Amino acid sequence: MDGAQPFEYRPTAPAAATTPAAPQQNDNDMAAEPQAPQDAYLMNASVQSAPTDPGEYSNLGVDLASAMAGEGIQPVVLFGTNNSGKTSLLLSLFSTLKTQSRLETGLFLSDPILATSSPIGQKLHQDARHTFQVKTQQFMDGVKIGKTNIDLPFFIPVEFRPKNKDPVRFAFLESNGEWYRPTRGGDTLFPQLKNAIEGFVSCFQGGILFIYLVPYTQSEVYRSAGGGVTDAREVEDASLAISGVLQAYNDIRASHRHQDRHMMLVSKWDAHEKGNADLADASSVDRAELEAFCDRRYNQALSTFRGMQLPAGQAMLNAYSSGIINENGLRRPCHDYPERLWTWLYRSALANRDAMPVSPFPEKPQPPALWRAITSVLDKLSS
Ligand SMILES: Nc1nc2c(ncn2[C@@H]2O[C@H](COP(=O)(O)OP(=O)(O)O)[C@@H](O)[C@H]2O)c(=O)[nH]1
Ligand SMILES: [Mg+2]
Repeated sequence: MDGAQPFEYRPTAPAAATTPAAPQQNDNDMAAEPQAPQDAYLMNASVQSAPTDPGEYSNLGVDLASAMAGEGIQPVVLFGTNNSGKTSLLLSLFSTLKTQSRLETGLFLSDPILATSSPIGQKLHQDARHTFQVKTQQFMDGVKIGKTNIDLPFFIPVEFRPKNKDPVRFAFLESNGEWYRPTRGGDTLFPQLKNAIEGFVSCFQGGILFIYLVPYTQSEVYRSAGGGVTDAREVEDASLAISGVLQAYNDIRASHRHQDRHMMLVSKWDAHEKGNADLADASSVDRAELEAFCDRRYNQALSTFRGMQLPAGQAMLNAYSSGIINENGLRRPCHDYPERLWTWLYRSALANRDAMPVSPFPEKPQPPALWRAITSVLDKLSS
């Protein structure tokens, strides 16, 4: 999709990461039209509605990286092909904190990352606000979430405020899955990372939290899309895509790698646990089964992941469910998976600040055994 880009992003030297590159230096670079760096996003007055030429945003990733590092924002970068569950995962994270008062944690949309005096800053924040407010509400209301179709990746900045503990500002990347899809039959198998994403990952001066989504299945979606695409082929592409972004990470991430943390998540795990009363409980995930599943269906992604030889605390494999979702939308939320993922995000963010990595939430009360037995029987009957 993104193959024929009109220019190649050239990362600025690390020291210049806080200052966008002077474009005049590269005479042959199509992006290097003379312009003041601050005005790089103001070139096209129609940018608010539909930015089309990525060449105009050559410094976007670098600017986002510098703004976030300056504000002490913890970035969370999600990777996965389309339909891997990226958007649903974000919405489940947000909706869990918006509805579960027992977690005693506030979640608020933060200030825009880039100044909204520029059209691009305004557009990115509008997109962020729309996902945080409108889409999250739709998700909670059980409305089927539509396909993400955006021109530019954007971060959703939020402030996470647990009771009596340090607040943390996170920013979650939202992107189009097509940008990561392998391109068979071309010169290279993997598409280049989108310029803004590559610029961000290569320049951010601090630890980044990466989440790689490998979906349990894509069949429901592809059946409705038609075209005879089999689930097996889609899963293979999803696996290749993750292998590709891991290799890109390996090539472009120069500094702060020791602070990065990587989580590979098998999304839509509820498809595996159909009819199981303990579904909402992430601790019921059978690790041996999860690993066997990945070995079987995501061996390329998993081989590359393991091949990075990251220390144990920096690389994790887990299952995730954003909720019991069918073709009509959310039927039942699963708050336990989001709760665990928030805990990992919060602890990792604290570790990145050299603070003691504590859990953000109060201890979870255990449901009585009798109640679990009753739900188990009801679930079996209804499935
Ligand atoms: N059953 C189930 N379906 C999911 C889950 N997460 C996403 N989906 C569905 O999978 C499809 C793609 O999800 P989406 O979040 O849009 O994926 P994205 O393209 O990676 O952003 C949608 O139909 C979702 O409803 C999940 O945890 N469980
Ligand atoms: Mg999406």
